[in-house]
Amino acid sequence: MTVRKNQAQLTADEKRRFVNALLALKRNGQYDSFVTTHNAFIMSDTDNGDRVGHRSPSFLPWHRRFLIQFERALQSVDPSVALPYWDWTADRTTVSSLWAADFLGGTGRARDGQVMDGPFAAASGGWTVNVRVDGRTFLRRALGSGGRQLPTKAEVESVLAMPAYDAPPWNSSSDGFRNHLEGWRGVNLHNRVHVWVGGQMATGVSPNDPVFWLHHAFIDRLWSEWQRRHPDSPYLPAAGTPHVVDLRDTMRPWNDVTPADMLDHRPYYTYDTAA
Ligand SMILES: [Cu+2]
Repeated sequence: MTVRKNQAQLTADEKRRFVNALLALKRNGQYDSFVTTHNAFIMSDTDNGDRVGHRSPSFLPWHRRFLIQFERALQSVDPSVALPYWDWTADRTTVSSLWAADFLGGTGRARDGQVMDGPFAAASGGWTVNVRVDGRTFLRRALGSGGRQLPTKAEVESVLAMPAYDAPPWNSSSDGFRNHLEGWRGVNLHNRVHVWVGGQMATGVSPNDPVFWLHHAFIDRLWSEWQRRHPDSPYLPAAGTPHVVDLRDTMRPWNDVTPADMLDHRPYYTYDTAA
């Protein structure tokens, strides 16, 4: 059974196994295919056209399915591995153990943003950025340099309190839980964390930084927490919406999974503590 844990609670052995599984997927090419898929959706999801992975109601079920597929790939390397989550309301500084050299490594150097320590530093030789939007092949970060702090617990609470899952026009201008969690409107949770990390995490090829998975695992957990608080609030829209994935429409690129299939995470994984 897959149990997703808070990254801050991982043992040294769990960190080592997670890192080694990431490096193995990088070596065999599977890792970069996930980066390619994410970037293709970032580029094609538009507010007034077809939208599946982002700026739309299916942002949450799409990323849930994407993370499950990635987690299964990790488990094909090491069956003991599960995706950890990063609660950035709690671990909110650049000196968090998340950024230590035995886990994800730290921020980038001033000159070019290059991450210089940890298993994903360019000098380690195992983490070349191949799927990229410019010529730079090294992992980059600029933790916290954008000026804005990571979201607070109170800001998360204000979004979890929203009773409607989503609302017309089902895009980046929508009211409701999904768009406030995604961050195009209001206090800005998910998008702001991408910007706070900086480097590749602030681009369409954001999965080049392994923290992508820990960030999205926490976003995913917030969705389950929202469901617990609003048991009578359904996924929306229900049916018949142009350009948007309704409850029982299949999602690209898999075409065999619907938002309805993704509403309950428990067949796939559970959490270390109650959501
Ligand atoms: Cu994201």
